[in-house]
Amino acid sequence: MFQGLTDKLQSVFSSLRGQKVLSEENMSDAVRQVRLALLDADVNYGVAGEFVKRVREKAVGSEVLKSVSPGQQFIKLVHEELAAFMGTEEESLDLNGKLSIIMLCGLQGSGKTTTCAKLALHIQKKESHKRILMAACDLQRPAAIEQLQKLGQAIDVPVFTMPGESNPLKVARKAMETAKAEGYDILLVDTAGRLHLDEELMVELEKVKKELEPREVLFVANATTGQDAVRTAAEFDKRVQITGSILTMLDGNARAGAAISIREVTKKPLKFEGVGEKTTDLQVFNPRSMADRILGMGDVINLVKKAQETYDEKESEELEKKLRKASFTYEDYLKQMSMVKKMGSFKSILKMIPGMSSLGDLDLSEKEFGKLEAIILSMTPSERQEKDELSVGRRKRIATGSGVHVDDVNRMVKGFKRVKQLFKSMPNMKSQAKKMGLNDMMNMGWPPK
Ligand SMILES: Nc1nc2c(ncn2[C@@H]2O[C@H](COP(=O)(O)OP(=O)(O)O)[C@@H](O)[C@H]2O)c(=O)[nH]1
Ligand SMILES: [Mg+2]
Repeated sequence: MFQGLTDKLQSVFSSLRGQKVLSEENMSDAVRQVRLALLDADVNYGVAGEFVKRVREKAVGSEVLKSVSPGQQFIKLVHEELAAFMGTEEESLDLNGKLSIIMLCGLQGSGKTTTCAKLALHIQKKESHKRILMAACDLQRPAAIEQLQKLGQAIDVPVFTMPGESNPLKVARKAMETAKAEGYDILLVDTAGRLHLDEELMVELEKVKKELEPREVLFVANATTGQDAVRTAAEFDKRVQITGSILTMLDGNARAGAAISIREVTKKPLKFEGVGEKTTDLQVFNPRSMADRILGMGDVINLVKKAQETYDEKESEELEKKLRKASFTYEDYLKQMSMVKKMGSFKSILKMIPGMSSLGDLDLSEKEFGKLEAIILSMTPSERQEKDELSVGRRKRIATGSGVHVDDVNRMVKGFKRVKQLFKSMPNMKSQAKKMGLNDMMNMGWPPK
């Protein structure tokens, strides 16, 4: 995610690394570079300008702390400001009231229908006593109703439809009446989008909104479209007064532009982020964690959240101990990697671990994991414990034994060594996550030089 911007910002930071003090001069160069990097990432022009203005003001006004380097101090400022632009704190949904109605809007293909089901599942998990109904009010695309019905079936949430009806307002009205009559707590309304903004769509939405008086009007924004998403959000806000945004497609070639600009431009919070096609691929938008990811510092918060769900506490503690000591073996590596696999897709997880985002060549797809397993299982017990150096001859034997190329073995060994090294130099993850702030991470010596 955001690789281009991350790389550029990191090079700005490393250019400050050698400096003894944060001077007006060396900083103004860094600030200029940050601004260019933001513009390049499709951040709104005005937002980028405002951003660097605030960073500069704070930098000039801030005392130079003895315990951190100017480079670190600058990273901290940029991080804080990034988080501030995205809202700083997590925002929740307004689910108060007898029947709370949530309407989703946005362009076609932005992920509205999928997000509708994701949200239903999210609420269901958090507030299992609430009864949820989804309404299929996209009558433009022929398959839209069926799409929502399928998603609803998969997560066991009913979908209100009116076969044959072509007026979305009628469907919305009837859905609301049904929800009230049948005692539902939440009504999620999927609406139609167009490829571009058009008057007809807006008028239709305005009518539906007026009729339903929803508690939440959420704009669904495809994060890969950068500033376009922001302009569209502003337009929807003008017409139907959105209460927040949801970014989607953050698992793909997302650009940071939408994430950084959308709240500043609409003045409405970012509430969720979609990170995949599955109904479980939704998380509460966390500005600090997004700032971590943009800066390539890893996403400790999300990692630990996810890890808590699937990690075996004891086993992980043992492993962590081993990781810190030299006794970390190839078997442990395999165990560690299979745990990481349990937590979700490899790549998205790896990118969340501080430092790991730079391990771009560590390809850990499912297929790659299969190879890794075969290779390690083809090693002798003493090889797995690193008692025998893996000579070229041994590597060849292992490659033949596991049916892979010797390059695969070399890559696995390299990966093992890097992970071992990385974990040895990493501060305790749990306590780190508790503190959450980058500030604390840096005081603990993170990122390592
Ligand atoms: N990779 C990825 N795909 C998504 C995400 N959200 C939705 N999609 C996919 O994007 C396509 C369009 O989504 P859809 O919900 O139909 O968009 P709508 O036209 O706004 O209702 C579908 O193929 C979805 O599976 C996401 O967060 N990540
Ligand atoms: Mg749709």
